[in-house]
Amino acid sequence: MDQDETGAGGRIRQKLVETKQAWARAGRLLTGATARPEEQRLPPGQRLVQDFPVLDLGIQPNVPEGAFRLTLDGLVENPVTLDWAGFTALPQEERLNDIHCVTQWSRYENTWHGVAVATLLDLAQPKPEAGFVSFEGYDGYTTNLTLEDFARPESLLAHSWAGQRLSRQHGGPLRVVVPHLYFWKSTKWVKRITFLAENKPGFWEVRGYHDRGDPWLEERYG
Ligand SMILES: Nc1nc2c(c(=O)[nH]1)N[C@H]1C(S)=C(S)[C@@H](COP(=O)(O)O)O[C@H]1N2
Ligand SMILES: [Mo]
Repeated sequence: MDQDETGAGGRIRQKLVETKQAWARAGRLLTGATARPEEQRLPPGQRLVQDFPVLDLGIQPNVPEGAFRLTLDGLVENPVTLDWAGFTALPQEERLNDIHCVTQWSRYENTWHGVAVATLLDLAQPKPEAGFVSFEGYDGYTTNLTLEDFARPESLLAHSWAGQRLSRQHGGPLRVVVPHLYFWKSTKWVKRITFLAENKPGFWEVRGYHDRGDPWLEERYG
């Protein structure tokens, strides 16, 4: 695979990608259990951490607020590109949630501030045929969701975590947070959100990860 395939001008950590891809092929980390969030806070096969691990492809793009743009396009009535002032002028909301990474760490009680997905959907107005969403980060990372999963009330685009501006390593200035799915579905340094009629698997989904990634069903690998 091309080392520069993210197109971000950096080199992705190819060894790490290959290791995670091999785990997906071998079904590593699977316990075969399922659970229901109402009954058990920690999903099957996860362990609780107190710190906040950093996971990415090894490229942490520097996106100053002045250079930030977020584009909403595809099957929408109102395609829009927001700059930082435009984004922060949208109604701001808070969310409190747990996050679960496919590499088996979970972190409870994360406070996020940003813009609710419902606000973005009101602005862009997806067309009736838009059932899927594709995300792209400034590092070239991509992932996919159904519109239904993206539109969940707990999902948001966050610029702050624990009362502070999101650090560059965690995806600042802006990241997606879709906490009911494994955290690889939550694009850091988000740049573009495209609404589609068909599913478009992203970086990890084409490397053996599950298409949906529900931690309660242990949907680690596809
Ligand atoms: N743009 C981008 N977003 C990304 C990734 C990435 O490599 N690039 N990694 C994903 C993965 S695999 C995880 S587990 C989470 C990690 O977020 P964190 O570093 O804030 O813990 O970001 C997700 N979002
Ligand atoms: Mo991850």
